[in-house]
Amino acid sequence: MKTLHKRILCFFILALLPALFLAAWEKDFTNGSFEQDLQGWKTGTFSSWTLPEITVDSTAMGKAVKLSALDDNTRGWVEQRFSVQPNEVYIVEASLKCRDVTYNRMGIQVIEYPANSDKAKTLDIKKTLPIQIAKNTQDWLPYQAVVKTGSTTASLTLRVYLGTHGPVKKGATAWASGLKITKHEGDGAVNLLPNGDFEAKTTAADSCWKDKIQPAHWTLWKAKKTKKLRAFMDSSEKYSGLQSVRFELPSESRFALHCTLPLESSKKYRFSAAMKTKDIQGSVYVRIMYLDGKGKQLKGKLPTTHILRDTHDWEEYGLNLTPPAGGEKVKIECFGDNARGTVWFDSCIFNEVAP
Ligand SMILES: [Ca+2]
Repeated sequence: MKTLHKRILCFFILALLPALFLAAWEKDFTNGSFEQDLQGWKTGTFSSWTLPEITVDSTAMGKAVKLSALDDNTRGWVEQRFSVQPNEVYIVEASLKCRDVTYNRMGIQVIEYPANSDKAKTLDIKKTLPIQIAKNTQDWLPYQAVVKTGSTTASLTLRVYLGTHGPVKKGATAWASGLKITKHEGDGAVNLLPNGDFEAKTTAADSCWKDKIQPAHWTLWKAKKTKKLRAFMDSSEKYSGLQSVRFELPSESRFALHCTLPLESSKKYRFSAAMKTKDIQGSVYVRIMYLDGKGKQLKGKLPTTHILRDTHDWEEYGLNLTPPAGGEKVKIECFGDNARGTVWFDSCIFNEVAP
């Protein structure tokens, strides 16, 4: 009789074990601020790579997780798995800082799992890395990414990853803070453009920016003969949020404040931006350029918003976009075409629309 009891007990334990194991990630995302140290997070690497040293650090952004490479063979992560719902849109937010990260190999990977399975749908870094740093050394920058869960997805792993595409060298260090994941509620489309509202600032490379401050994630290109252009983060004139970007063009100027993001050529999109002008000669507008996977411009006429001259108060200008076959990226350019005068840009929105 005793043996039978033991057998029954064993049977239940063995039957329940997998359920307990699978239930381990049936939880909400927690401690993205690292206020509770690494509670809820676990570290990892694979094959024979060296795990980075992973600690929680006090920084200008508050608590942050810090990953440092101890040798030239380092790759690894700190991750958290949590439940999500299928066919939903989630927004992942984080701030990242890094120092000497070899080939910009740092970012946030998001991995999807179906229900009752520990087998990831894909680990392909090309498909699972919505957030990656663009410079090997940078101060804190805010990032945002949109993740759409598949029809069978039940959980996600959010992985702060040093050595995304290969190992990093000794001394490579990365920090992440303020990780958040929120379900996008309602029917409103998600802005896929990072910092389209010009609210996040960073140090400017070009001295034409007042106080060497420019909007994060955007790059300014100027034609060679455009020498007198001055650029500002303008908090007194804005269409939304706390500030816009202003360009003063005392002499004929050709420039583009641009930002590139991925798209899918089978989908349809809409772009809109707010512009204001004062005494513009020449013209200003936003133009859209489609690029292939390697970043090469695809042939065809560039779609543009309404082309502005003279003086106009703030107004929003939009256009519908059907990317050409082979389009994998889109470059958005707030553009000045041989323009003089003053122009403001704000509230750039790029979103997917129903086909
Ligand atoms: Ca703004």
